[in-house]
Amino acid sequence: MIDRNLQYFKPHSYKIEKTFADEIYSSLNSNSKNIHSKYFYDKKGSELFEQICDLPEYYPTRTEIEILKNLKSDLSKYLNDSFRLVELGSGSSIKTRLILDIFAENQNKIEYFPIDISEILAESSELLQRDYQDLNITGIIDTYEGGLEFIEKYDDKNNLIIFLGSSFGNFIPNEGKNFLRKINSIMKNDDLFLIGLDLVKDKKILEDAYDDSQGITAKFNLNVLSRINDELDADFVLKNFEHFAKYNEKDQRVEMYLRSLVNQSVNVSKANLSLKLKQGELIHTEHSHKYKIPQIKELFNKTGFEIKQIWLDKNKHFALILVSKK
Ligand code: AVI
Repeated sequence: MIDRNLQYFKPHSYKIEKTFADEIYSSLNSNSKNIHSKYFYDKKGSELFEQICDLPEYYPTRTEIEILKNLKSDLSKYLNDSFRLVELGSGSSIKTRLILDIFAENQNKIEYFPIDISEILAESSELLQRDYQDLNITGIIDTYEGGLEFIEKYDDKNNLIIFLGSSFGNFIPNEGKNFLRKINSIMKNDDLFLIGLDLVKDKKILEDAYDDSQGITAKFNLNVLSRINDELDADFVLKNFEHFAKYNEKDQRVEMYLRSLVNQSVNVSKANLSLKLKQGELIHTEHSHKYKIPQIKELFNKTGFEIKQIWLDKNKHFALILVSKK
């Protein structure tokens, strides 16, 4: 508890550290090497991601903001004063603020529960609190699943759960469906879920968004190796790797990799791993799936949701979808 209006919970901290070393061991000790994209977001990675969101090539953030700005009266008709805001990922504060402003129209005292694995949550919460006097923040530093379980047991208030930025696109399809089912299972009948999804579009726009001219996405991608160096006592030499991104049309996803520029050996002490990489070998680091509207409808239908409304931007590049439990 920091003060009456700001408190944090860290329900499963031991589990998070153990999982990192275990997962890195199994994901790098294989023929198709990969590092899960959730590990991008240490403090530095989260800061680099904020910079990506401002890049001219990275259209998703500004497009979603454009939709949110036009959403006001449309969304508030679904809300009443018994709702609190639960955000998966503490997110870009601009977007959170746009939703908080909608809440502020109906409520004097707003409750906001951000859930984020990164401690950056504390910084963004404190900034928000400076600007919203009647905002009560309960920050949950945990995985989304851990945070959702915490919310489920917390009390009987209604939740508007938001998951913005198309972060859902970073799940592989099965993981994504399980995640939606998890959200569905902790939702009360009157709860709502608002999710942002990126749509299929021209390949050039997509590839530029994930390989920007200033090299910020490359830094973001490479930072995961620095994180492994720092936290798992590894000796990755960053200049021996390069960022690589391509759009896979068949699977409708941008794929990001780190390419080894030389034959090399790397030691990851805390994961008990000694790794050999060939020149040109790829380590997969991220999938970013893109969707078509009929696929979105089918996805929510199959995972137990009823679609209340879908909002698009003028170019139909991005969608915000509001759903409830069926
Ligand atoms: C967080 N996530 C939705 C971003 C995306 O677009 O898939 C992560 C990202 N990776 C590279 N640029 C942005």
